[in-house]
Amino acid sequence: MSKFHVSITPEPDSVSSATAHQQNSSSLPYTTASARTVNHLNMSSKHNKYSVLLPTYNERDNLPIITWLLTKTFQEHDLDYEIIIIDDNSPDGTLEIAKQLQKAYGENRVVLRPRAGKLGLGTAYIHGIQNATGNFIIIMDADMSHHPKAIPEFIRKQKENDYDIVTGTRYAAGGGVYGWDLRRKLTSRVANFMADLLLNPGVSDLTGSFRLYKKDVLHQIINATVSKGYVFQMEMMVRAKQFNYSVAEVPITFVDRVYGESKLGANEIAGYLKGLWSLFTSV
Ligand SMILES: Nc1nc2c(ncn2[C@@H]2O[C@H](COP(=O)(O)OP(=O)(O)OP(=O)(O)O)[C@@H](O)[C@H]2O)c(=O)[nH]1
Ligand SMILES: [Mg+2]
Repeated sequence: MSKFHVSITPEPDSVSSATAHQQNSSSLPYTTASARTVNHLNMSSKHNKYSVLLPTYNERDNLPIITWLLTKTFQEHDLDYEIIIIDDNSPDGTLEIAKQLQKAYGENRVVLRPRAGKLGLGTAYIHGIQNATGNFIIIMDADMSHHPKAIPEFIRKQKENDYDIVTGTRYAAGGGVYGWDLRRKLTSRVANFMADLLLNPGVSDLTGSFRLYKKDVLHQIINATVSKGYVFQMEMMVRAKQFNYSVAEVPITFVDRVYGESKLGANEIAGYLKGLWSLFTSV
């Protein structure tokens, strides 16, 4: 029997904006959920270390907030962690900000792995893993679309059944998307629907990029992944199925980037469709 299956747990704390709060009135307040999770995670997380890979390109305004929130979350839950910032020589000077953050938080907590130019997300993750000292890797965006408060729930879920991967999902009960216009929402839905139809990897949010992996699992999957661009996250789930890894899902609330401009254009959409087709014909 295939080891690959998906399990979903509601995120206890899915409030990430005032709008989200209104629509999730049954969610627990942040402090209550945190306090509850602290004890649980304390008992069994002592020997684990979580390496967060934060790829950045023009994120100077978002980086201090995300770093602060990550630090707060890991400290509150007494978890061992490091934040690896992979900046691709951002013209807005993100690296300078990252250096200041490293001074403030310490070299063991904020690790800088810059590259000379914009080489894309796929290779940024590979570069990040090569330098990671944790046994678990968390991949997330640095633009505040992914809120660190979901991480304790990812970890709790992972422990439930020793899952190889836990993926955040916007498209299951308890998850959601806020701040996107209709075009962006439709693009994402259609991209997921088509991938599910053609490849059926059994995951509800294929294009999302907020995930927790066992390090060796991520290593194997990423080495097998050939896509670049937006199709990359989706191919990772297709490869996970191919290798029979177990995947669990946690609903997340995704909000549009706080600062900076969106880069999704016609080229990215065309690239996604091309990538999806070549996966369909090759996997
Ligand atoms: N190092 C590196 N980081 C990148 C690159 N492209 C994007 N990023 C970062 O990867 C994360 C996700 O990219 P985004 O541009 O937010 O992609 P998106 O969420 O699909 O689109 P928008 O938020 O609408 O722009 C962000 O933290 C970016 O700063 C890249 O080529 N190199
Ligand atoms: Mg983004």
